[in-house]
Amino acid sequence: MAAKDFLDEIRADPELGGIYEEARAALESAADSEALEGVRVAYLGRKGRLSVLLQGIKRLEPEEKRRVGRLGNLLKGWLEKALADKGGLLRIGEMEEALRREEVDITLPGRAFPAGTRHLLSSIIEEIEDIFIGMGYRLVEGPEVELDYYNFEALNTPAWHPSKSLSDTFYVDVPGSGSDDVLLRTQTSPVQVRVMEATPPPLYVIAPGKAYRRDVPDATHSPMFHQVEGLAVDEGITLGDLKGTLEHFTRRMFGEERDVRFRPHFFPFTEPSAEVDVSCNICGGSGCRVCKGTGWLEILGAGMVDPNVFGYVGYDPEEVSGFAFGMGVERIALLKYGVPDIRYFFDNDLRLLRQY
Ligand code: 2U9
Repeated sequence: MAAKDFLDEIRADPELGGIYEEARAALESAADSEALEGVRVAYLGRKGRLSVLLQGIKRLEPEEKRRVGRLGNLLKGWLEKALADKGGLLRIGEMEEALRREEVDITLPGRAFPAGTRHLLSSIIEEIEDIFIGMGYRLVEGPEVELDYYNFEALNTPAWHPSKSLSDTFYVDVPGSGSDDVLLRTQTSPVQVRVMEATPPPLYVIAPGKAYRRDVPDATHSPMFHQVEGLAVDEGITLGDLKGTLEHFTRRMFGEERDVRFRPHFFPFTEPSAEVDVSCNICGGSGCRVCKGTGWLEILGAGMVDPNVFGYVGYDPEEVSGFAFGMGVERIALLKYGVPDIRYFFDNDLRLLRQY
């Protein structure tokens, strides 16, 4: 039977016709899925008008029961299909609306996340590392809490040396151990001792890291500071190699037109030893406030590794020789950028940090 035929029959029945007309109007005015669900419940829910009518047919006379049953079920089928059709339409509309609402304008500029900047000391350390890596050195690291043996003894620094005094070194109390040989390293040299112990020559290493000394903070001292040390050990290494290496480093760091000079000095772990100056990069050597009128800035300590040190790590001083050097990173930064006070590096004042 065509849909129109049974709808005519339904319309002709007062009760079914009423349900049909009202359901059709309700369907038409349902503006969203929620309203449509309300229509379904009102007619097809357990207590819905059509469901109640269909439940009641069992009480009708057989003839009437057949007629109302048939038309009622046809009406139910029609309503279910109409609900599904309208539901589909509403869902498409709602989806389009959601897409419109949530549309992302991909042409808008992205939200910038606040990014920090590199700390000046980190940049300087990297710059120094890069220069030495360019000469074939490799980076090595080691513990900041050290044993007296690696920090002093194996570096030829005798028990009576002033740097071992309680007023110069931070000793670490290890409860219950009864030992007094644990300390915060006063230089990064113990790293190279450990590397030599573990690695046969030749060796070209650079050891950046923190070091600790019991200094009262002032414009040029901090109890924690950064060092970069280097060590080259090979057959036939000479003082000339040390001078050439440090001259190359200094010019890359402070400018190709810089001069470098070596002044004799003493360190327990190198012999001979020297302090290394660079011609003042502020005044070009003519004398200024930073170089205190001398035209020179002290930037490094260095020397030929004392043969005694090789003895501690099992290297044969008859077979190999080597040079070592050390520099304070804060001092390099103070000189290179004219920062007037070392404490600025550790104050975390963004106005300073953002300048570099
Ligand atoms: C080994 C042997 C020798 C490392 C060296 C210096 C000279 C030096 C100072 C510079 C400024 C420390 O930060 S500072 O106060 N360092 O002058 N350091 S030679 O010599 C070594 C290292 C390791 C095995």
